[in-house]
Amino acid sequence: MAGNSFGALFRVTTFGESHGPAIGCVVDGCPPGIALAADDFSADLARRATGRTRHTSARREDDAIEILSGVYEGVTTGTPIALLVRNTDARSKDYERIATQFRPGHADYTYWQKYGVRDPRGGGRSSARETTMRVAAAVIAKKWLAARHGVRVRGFLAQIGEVVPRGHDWSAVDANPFSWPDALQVGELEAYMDALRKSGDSVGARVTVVAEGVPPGWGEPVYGKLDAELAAAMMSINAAKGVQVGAGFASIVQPGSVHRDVMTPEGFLSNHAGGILGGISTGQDVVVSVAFKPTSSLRLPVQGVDVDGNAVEVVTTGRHDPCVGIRAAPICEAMLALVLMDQALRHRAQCGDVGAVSPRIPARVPGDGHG
Ligand code: EPS
Repeated sequence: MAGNSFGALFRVTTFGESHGPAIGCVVDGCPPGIALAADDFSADLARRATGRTRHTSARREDDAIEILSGVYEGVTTGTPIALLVRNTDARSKDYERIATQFRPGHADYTYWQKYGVRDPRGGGRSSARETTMRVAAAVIAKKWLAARHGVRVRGFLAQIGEVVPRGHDWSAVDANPFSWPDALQVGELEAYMDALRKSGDSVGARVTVVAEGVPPGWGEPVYGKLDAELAAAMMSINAAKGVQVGAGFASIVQPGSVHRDVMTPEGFLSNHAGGILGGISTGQDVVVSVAFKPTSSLRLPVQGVDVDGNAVEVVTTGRHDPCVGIRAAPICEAMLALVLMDQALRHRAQCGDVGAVSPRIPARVPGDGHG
């Protein structure tokens, strides 16, 4: 099955199914000399994992990383890094009833049409379980980006259904089960999600990720533009249905005199470009938002079709996420970090001799409060 590798120089290949013995990845092209231990993966993997709060799927996986290769005496050696996570809490009988049916809104039908065969247990390869290994691979990228370039990648939930944050405080994001940036709304979200779960329905969400400290110059016009690769990377996440960079779709109604980010020697005055112009980073924050559809595995009955073409009533039981966006901030961060890491290495390969070019406009005017 092609399509499981990502990146040109920092190349990540993931493998495994949701109910197979294990999932894993191979990271090839990683620079040598990065300190790396199994513990480094725990925090980001826990942020993404199911079973940690009542608002996500109840499947409880340890998501313990085994480093199989590419690390010697605690540092990366430049050889392929193989990472493995064993599946320990799959409950395949939940899928017996729908094994021969297509869940409307799910990848069941398209996998069947493409391959003529599928692993129905937990959605097989189409499961969000696969994103575990993206997050794991990106832990390495985040470490290198931070150490080598001072880049910081973080993200938050920017909308659930109709609910949007009223305030923004980064310190609130890791302190609640929703990665929500306004602590005062957490009670409201708890009630919203409890009512949704009771109703048996699901809801969509928006995640915003930000990379601070990206130097100007990353991105390869014209087919390897930074924003083009970010869009592809984000759209490869399960349930992603839209991506915007900076002002994104709001650019449609912005006059050019508003959209253009004014440049002064002291710094840019706004960041509608989302830190990218001409497919190349400007040195401002790279800002990307991703729209996630409401998940399709519902216990509410729906009209569907089985593999023999018969009309059937489809009911999905088991342990499912009523809002997959709740767990998606670390996944979007991962894809942002993986794209940046790959582009950084590619920039170094082609333009490493160019060095710093004057003038270098600061990301923002100090103390102006924006960004
Ligand atoms: C998923 C369905 C559920 C989730 C799973 C994603 O699978 P299961 O029925 O096997 O519990 O739990 O998420 C994970 C296991 C994970 O680690 O993200 C789906 O259909 O995508």
